[in-house]
Amino acid sequence: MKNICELLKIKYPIIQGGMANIANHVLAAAVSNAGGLGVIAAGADEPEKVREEIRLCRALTDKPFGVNIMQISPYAGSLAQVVADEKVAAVTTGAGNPGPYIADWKAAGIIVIPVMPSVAFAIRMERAGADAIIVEGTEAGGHIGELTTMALVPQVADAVSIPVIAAGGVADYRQVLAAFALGARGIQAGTIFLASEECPVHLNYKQLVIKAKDTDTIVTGRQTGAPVRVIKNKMAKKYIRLAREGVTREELEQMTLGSLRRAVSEGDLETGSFMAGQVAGMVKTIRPVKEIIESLFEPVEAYRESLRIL
Ligand code: TUI
Repeated sequence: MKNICELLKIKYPIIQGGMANIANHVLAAAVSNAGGLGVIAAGADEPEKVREEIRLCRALTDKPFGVNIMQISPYAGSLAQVVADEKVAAVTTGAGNPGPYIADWKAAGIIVIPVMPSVAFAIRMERAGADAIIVEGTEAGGHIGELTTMALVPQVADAVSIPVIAAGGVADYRQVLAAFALGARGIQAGTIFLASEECPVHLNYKQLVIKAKDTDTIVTGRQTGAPVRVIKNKMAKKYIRLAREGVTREELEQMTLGSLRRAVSEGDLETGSFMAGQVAGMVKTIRPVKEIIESLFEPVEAYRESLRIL
């Protein structure tokens, strides 16, 4: 099975989560320059804005980076074309099935890594030609599936022969080791980068992450089929109430994206939706991306010989 670092031409087996409205060219370039795979999140942005982000990222790094395309974006089809035109090194996807685009991306020489929350979807992606698969546990921030990383990673690793990358619940080297022990060949992380110096979110967002304790995230929208993990605040409670009152899934998604924008750019503590994973409780300081990545892998290097993994 191919090693993730060889596949993606990176130093450390880490992919930065494609955090919508957050992960811009500055964060992506910082992650790539530090030896991981930085990822520009297309979110619900217009295709030409994403093309510009790709070009700006190229000006900041000569290392490979990726673009994340959410299938629920109204522009998913034209974004698929933009990344193929621009021949980005890799595409990650989320919140839906990228099957229809995979052949075109492969034809453009792009490494395709969908994010999936179950064995059945992972198998489907392998058959459709994905190069690797990110399996995301329910510990993760944002839009999530039902299963935990602990339960899901080994089940997917047994079911597919492409490399598995674990996401959800990874904030330090012990969780990196655990992910590899479960059969993953790399990790994806988002929450730890929220509190990086290079992350473009409002300072209030970073401070909420830093202040969060283990039980401070909750999942909104489980009842409506659009579960999203956020840091508990007034907005999260309102969302749960509206979902209970029967507001449609589409309206809730719109509301979530609007409130994410308010959290990210205005730091609006009351009406913003501050997506973050359960590991927010482990993030204690704002650090440069390079230091965050090195602290995930350098202790692992010390264990490499004795554990004979990685
Ligand atoms: O996509 C994410 N995390 C996200 S997307 C997002 S923006 C948003 N806001 C409100 C509602 C919905 C999205 C914030 N965070 N992670 C990857 C992920 N993908 N998690 C779960 C899935 C997923 C779910 C269903 C992937 C595929 C899928 O269905 C596959 C199919 O064939 O339909």
